[in-house]
Amino acid sequence: MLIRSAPDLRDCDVTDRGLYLRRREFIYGAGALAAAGTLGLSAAEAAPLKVAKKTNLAGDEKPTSLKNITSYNNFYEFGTGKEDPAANAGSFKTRPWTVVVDGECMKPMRFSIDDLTKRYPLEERIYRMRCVEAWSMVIPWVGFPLASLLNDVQPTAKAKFVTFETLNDPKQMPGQRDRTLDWPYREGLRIDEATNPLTLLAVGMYGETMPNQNGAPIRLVTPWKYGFKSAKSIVHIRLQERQPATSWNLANAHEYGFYSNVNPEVDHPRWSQASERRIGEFFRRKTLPFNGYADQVASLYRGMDLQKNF
Ligand SMILES: Nc1nc2c(c(=O)[nH]1)N[C@H]1C(S)=C(S)[C@@H](COP(=O)(O)O)O[C@H]1N2
Ligand SMILES: [Mo]
Repeated sequence: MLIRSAPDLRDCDVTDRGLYLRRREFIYGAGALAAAGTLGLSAAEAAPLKVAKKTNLAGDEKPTSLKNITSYNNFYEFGTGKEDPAANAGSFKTRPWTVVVDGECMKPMRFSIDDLTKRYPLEERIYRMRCVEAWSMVIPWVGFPLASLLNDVQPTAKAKFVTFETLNDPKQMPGQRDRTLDWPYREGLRIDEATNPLTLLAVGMYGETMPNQNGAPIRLVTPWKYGFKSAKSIVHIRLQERQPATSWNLANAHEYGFYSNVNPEVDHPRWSQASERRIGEFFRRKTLPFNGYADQVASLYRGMDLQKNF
C-alpha cells in the first residue's frame, strides 16, 4: 500500500531554478529553450492563451511563483517524488488528445483538446490550492467552468455523479508500471459540486498552456477540496447514477474520503489539518474551512455531518 509522507517539507526541497533550467536545456536543447521565452517552458508546451475575463479568488495572497508551481508537484504517473513530474513528464505527448464525455446524458460528445479551448471562452481564475499533505499554493489557472461542458451534453435525471479519468499509458507514464495506485487515476464529484461555478476545467496557467507536470493538456480544479480531487491529464468524463470508486479512496478509505473538502477541524489520521505551509513562504498559515470558499460552497453540504463525510 502506498503511504503518503509527512507533510512538513522545507523550501530547500524545491528544485532551484538553475537546476530546473539545466534539465529543460538537456531535454529540449538550448535553442528551443531560448525561444520559449521567460517562463522556462519548452517551445512545444508553452503557447499563450486568450483570456476573456480575469477573477482573483485568492484575495491579496500573492500567486506562487511559476518555478515553484512547476517544480513541486504530485503526479504519481511520473513518480512519487515532488520533483519527479518535472523531471519525467518533459516528453509526455499531449497532442493529439481526445476527451470523451458520456454516460447518463442525452448528447454524449467527444472533443479534441483544440475543439474544447475554442468552444468555451477561457478565463483566468486565481485560486488557492491546498494539498491533503498540508502544503498550499496560489495558482492563476486558465480554463472554463465544467458546468458549461456538462450543460452541453445534457445530463439525464439519473446523472448524480461525475467521474474523471486520467490517461492510462504505462509506456509514457513510468509511474503506472508500479502498482502505487489503482490506475488509471480516477476521481469523482457529486453533480451539484461538478456544476458549481467554482469548478474549472483548466487548460493552462499564468496565461499559457498547461505545463505537463501540472496535468496537460486538461485537468480538473476544485479549489475548496484537497488537491487530489483535481485529476490531471483527463481523457474521460462520465456522468453516472452511483458514487464512483476513486483512486485515493480505494488506496486508503480511512485517510482519504470521497468528499475531501478542506476542513481544519478534521485531521488526517497521521497529521493535523489545522494549518498549512504555503510554498514559498516561511510561516505556516491557518487552514480555512473549504479553503476560504465557504461562501460559494458551504450550502452544498447543509445538513451533512462533515466529520463523517470527510
Ligand atoms: N492523474 C493525477 N492527478 C493528480 C495527482 C496524481 O498523482 N495523478 N495528484 C493530485 C494531487 S495529490 C495534487 S495535490 C494535485 C497537485 O497539482 P499540481 O502538481 O498541479 O500542484 O494534483 C492532483 N491530481
Ligand atoms: Mo495532494
